[in-house]
Amino acid sequence: MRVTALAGGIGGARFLSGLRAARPDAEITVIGNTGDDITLHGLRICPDLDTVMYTLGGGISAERGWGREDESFVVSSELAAYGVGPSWFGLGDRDLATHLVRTQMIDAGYKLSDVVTALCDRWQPGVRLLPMSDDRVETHVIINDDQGRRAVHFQEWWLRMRAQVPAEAILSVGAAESTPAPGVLDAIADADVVLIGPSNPVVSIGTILSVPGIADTLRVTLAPVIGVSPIIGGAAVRGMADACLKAIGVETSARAVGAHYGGRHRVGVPADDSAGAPADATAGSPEGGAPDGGKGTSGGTEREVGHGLLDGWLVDVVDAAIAADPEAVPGATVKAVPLLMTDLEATVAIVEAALELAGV
Ligand code: GDP
Ligand code: FO1
Ligand code: CA
Repeated sequence: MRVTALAGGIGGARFLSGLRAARPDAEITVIGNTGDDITLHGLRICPDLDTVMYTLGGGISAERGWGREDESFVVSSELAAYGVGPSWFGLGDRDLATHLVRTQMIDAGYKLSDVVTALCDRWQPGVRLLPMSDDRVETHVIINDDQGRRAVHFQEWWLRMRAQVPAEAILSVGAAESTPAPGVLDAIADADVVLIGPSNPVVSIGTILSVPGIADTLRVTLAPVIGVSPIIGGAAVRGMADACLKAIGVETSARAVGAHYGGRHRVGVPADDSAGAPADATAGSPEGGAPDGGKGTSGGTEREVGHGLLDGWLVDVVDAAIAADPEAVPGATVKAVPLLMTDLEATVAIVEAALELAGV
C-alpha cells in the first residue's frame, strides 16, 4: 500500500511514528513543510524536516520534541559570549552537524531534496521524506507593535514573541513562484490513501498547500484524503496554533479547521461546475479553494470532486457533536475517535481510524 502524508514538525512526526508502526510494510511518502526554514550564522536550518527525520530515526529529544537527544549547547553559548544572537533560537552542537552538511551540499549546488535524501541515509526514517519544494519558501508574519508595522520571520514571531504579538497576516514568501519538489505531486496522485496529519493547519499544512499544484492535486487524486484534527475541544493540543488561525480568520475548533480544509465531495452539484478558484500564496489558504468546502451551490445530483481537500475528517471524542452534524464539514465524512497521541499505541489507533475512514 502507498500512503502519502502531509506533515509539519512535532505533531506531524508523532503521527508518522504511529503510521509507520501501524503499516510497517507500506510505502510511506512524507511531504514535509519547509516554510519554517531559516538561515542563521550562514547555516540553512530546516526545523520541520529535521524533526520528522530525527523522530523517525530515533535521534529526537523526547523532552523537547525538537533537536537531538543528549544535546549540548556549547557553540550557542560561545556565540552568546561574543554577543552574537539570536538568543531565542537554540542551536545544539549535535544538531549543528546536520546544518553544516546541509549548507555545504546546498552551496555545492545540490537541491534540498537531494540533501534530505543524503541526511536520511544516516537516519533511516523508514519513510521517503520529501520537502514540499526545493525552492526557498519562508513563512513571514506581519505584525504591528511599538516598533511599527513590519514582517518578521516566522521563527522570530513563534519563538521570541511566543506568538503573543497579533499577526496581521501570515505569508508564504516565495510560494507563488515555487514548484513542488520532484515526486511530490506523483506521491499524491498515485497514493492509495493521503493523510493530512494533525499539524498546524496554517504554518505547517497551509504552507505545504501554498505551493502551487499541491492543493489542486489533492482535490483530484483518486486516493481518499483523510485529515486528522490538531484541535481538540477548541484548543491546540500543544503550541500556539490559535494565534495562527486567528490571523487567517478561522476559529480554533475542529469544526472550523475541517471546514477550512473543506470537503472534497459535493452532492447535488452539476458535473461541469467543479472548477477551482485561482491560486494565491497566503499561508493557511488551501491554495484558492473555497474555505467553506464549496458548499452553497445548488443544482444537479451527481457526486463530484469539489473545492475542498477532505474525504474524511477525524475529530476527537470531545468534539463528537461535529461528527453528528452532517453540515459540519460539507462534503466530508466526520468521525470522532480519541485523538491524543499519548503513546505509540494510542497513535497507531488514530492511524487505524484514519485508514478505516479511508476504506483502505
Ligand atoms: P510543529 O511544526 O512542531 O509546530 O508541529 P506540527 O505543525 O506538525 O504540529 C503542531 C500541532 O500538533 C499543534 O497544533 C497541536 O495541536 C498538534 N498536536 C500535538 N499533539 C497532538 C496530539 O496528541 N493529538 C492531536 N490531535 N494533535 C496534536
Ligand atoms: N523551538 C524552541 O522552542 N526553541 C528553540 O530554541 C528551538 C530551536 C530549534 C533548532 C533546530 C530545530 O530543528 C528546531 C528548533 N526549535 C526550537 C523548534 C522549531 O523552531 C519550532 O518548534 C518549529 O519550527 C515550529 O513549528
Ligand atoms: Ca513547524
